[in-house]
Amino acid sequence: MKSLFITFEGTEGCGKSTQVELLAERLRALGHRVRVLREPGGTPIGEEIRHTLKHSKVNVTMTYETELLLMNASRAQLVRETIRPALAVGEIVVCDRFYDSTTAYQGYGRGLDLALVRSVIDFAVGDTRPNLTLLLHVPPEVSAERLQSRQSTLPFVRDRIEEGDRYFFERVAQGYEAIAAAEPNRVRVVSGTGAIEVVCENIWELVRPVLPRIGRW
Ligand code: Z5A
Repeated sequence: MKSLFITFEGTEGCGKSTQVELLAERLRALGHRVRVLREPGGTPIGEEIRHTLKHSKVNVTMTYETELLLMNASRAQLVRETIRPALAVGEIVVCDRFYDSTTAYQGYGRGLDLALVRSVIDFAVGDTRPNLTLLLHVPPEVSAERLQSRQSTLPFVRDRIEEGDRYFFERVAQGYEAIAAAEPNRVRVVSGTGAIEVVCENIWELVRPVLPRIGRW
C-alpha cells in the first residue's frame, strides 16, 4: 500500500496554512484520502502542549530546553497516534510544520546545540520522515505585513513564540536556508510571495510527480 507524507515549512505568515488546505482540497478531489495535521498539536495531548507553548499565562518563564522537549513531546504523540496509522492505511498526510521547524526555531533561532536538537528529534520521530517538504519562502517584510493585516481582523491573543525579536526570526530564516541546502531532494523551496493561486500551482508541480497512483496498489 502506498502512502505519502508531505510537510510544509517556513517563517510565520509565509502562507503554509492556506496552501495546506488548498493542496488537501485538490488531492481529495482526485480521490486521495488526505489527513491534514499541524504542529505543535494535531492530537488532544498535542493541542494541550500547543496551548502551553504559545498562550498559557505561565509560559513566560519557559526555558528553551523545555520548549525543545515540549515541541517533541507533541510530535512523538502525533507520530504514533496519527501519522503512522494514517500512512499504514495508505493516506496522504499533509502536516503544517514538522521537525524542520525545530531545527530552524530551537536550533538556529534559540541557539540550542544542533546535534542535541537532532538527537531529540530522532527520538521523537524514529523512522517516520517526510517524503517531500515544501518550504515557502517570503522576505521578512512580507511576513510582517501579512501578520499585521491578519491581527487587525482578529482579537489579540498573546503568542510567546511570536514575541521573539527581529534577530531571532533572522536566525530562523537562515536555519531554513541551511536545511534546504542540506537536503535538496526532500526540501523544495517555493516562493510564497506570488498570488495564492500561483503559489498553489507551483506547489502542485512539485507534488504531482510523487503522488501514489489511486487504485493500483
Ligand atoms: N514552532 C517551533 O518553534 N518549533 C517547532 O518544532 C514547531 C513550531 C513545530 C506555531 O505557530 C509556532 O510554533 C511557530 C513556529 C513554532 N511560531 N512562530 N512564530 P502557528 O501554528 O500559530 O503559526 P505559524 O505556523 O507560524 O503560521 P501562521 O503564522 O499561521 O502563518 P502561515 O500558516 O504561514 O500563513 P497563513 O495563515 O496561510 O497566511 C497568513 C496570512 O497571509 C493570512 O491572512 C492569509 O490569508 C495571507 N496569505 C497567505 N498566502 C498569501 C499570498 N500568497 N498572498 C497574500 N496573502 C497571503
